[in-house]
Amino acid sequence: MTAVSAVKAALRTQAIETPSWAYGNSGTRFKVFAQPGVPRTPQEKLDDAARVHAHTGVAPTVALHIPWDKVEGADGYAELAKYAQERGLKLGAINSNVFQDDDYKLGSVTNPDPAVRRKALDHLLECVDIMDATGSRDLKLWFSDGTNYPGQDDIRARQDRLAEALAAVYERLGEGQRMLLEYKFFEPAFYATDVPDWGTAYAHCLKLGEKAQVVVDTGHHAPGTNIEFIVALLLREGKLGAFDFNSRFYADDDLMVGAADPFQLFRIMYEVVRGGGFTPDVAFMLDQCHNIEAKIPAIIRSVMNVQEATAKALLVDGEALAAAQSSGDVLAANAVLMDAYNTDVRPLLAEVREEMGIDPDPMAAYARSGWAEKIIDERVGGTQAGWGA
Ligand code: LRH
Ligand code: MN
Ligand code: MN
Repeated sequence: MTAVSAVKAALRTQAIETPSWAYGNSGTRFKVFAQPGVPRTPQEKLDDAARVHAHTGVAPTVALHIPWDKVEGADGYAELAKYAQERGLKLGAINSNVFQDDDYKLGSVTNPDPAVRRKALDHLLECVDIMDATGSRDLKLWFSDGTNYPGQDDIRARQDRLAEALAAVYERLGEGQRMLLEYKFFEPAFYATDVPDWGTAYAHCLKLGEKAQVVVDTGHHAPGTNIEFIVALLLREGKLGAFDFNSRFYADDDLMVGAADPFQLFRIMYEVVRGGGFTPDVAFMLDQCHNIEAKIPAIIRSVMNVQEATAKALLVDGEALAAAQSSGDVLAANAVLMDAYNTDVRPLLAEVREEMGIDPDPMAAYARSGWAEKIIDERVGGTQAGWGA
């Protein structure tokens, strides 16, 4: 049985990155429901993220999305990093955005037009400049590139163009910087997406080298996909760089992680722990939108959901599991895993929080803090995350 003290120690070291865009208004393509008190600037998003970190103790970094979090001035990003630092935070992954410009109708780095490809590449390189200023380690690349109709463009040529752009970005990376390539099977392209799956991302990252790693966004797979298998395999190959955590019932729903399928989240976290992935080399990021629920508590809840799945994964009795597996005892092996999953880890996590000097109940502590009322009073005309109209 894993010593509870070791589990607690591991939980105290956990770091979950929250996304700047989850603090802003968001919606579906049908409607954005604006919420009162949402941040109007990147700085206000950091103010909110600082509340999440204060109440959970395990959300010390914030991912930015460029240009949603664009700041002006030569020293703008360095100043933003300082602003974060003053609030006990650090800036995390820089997410590039080559999907929201009219020029990208037929793709960004895979576009048949070299001028559009150049524009997209320039943006990616600019994101590395921003990383230099913020001290961020990771550049996150997600390409909406793809085609809607068979014959629309040459699938192989698009792979060549993608490889060329990725190589140029890779060249530009500095010491200690990485690029994280995210895959998604469809949307907005409906016939052939250029980076649709882990295999495509892996093949490109393998060619590029050590600084190129794959991101697993849990909402980016076909229904029924065994995501924990992908996680196990990528970890085994040393190519799992990060997660974008969220929940899905149907497609890329971006609901709170652990809400739709906490058992899947546990299975993923078990493979992370089993594969030695519970280290800073794997970034545990949220990528969610809170369209109808209050944003800050939803992010707190999401962080807690990841913590609960992690605690259960850490509680799996590895020795008993290995013994059952090697003796071919199918039911006993399954029972070991289910015992850990069925453990109520909330009291354990409450203790961990008390030991960290924070309130054992982050949701209640946030509700009592008065922050929600304060931002509704003070912030008028919040911005939206960048989605929808
Ligand atoms: C694409 C995606 C990607 C984007 C984010 C906002 O669906 O998951 O990570 O950067 O959403
Ligand atoms: Mn994502
Ligand atoms: Mn997504």
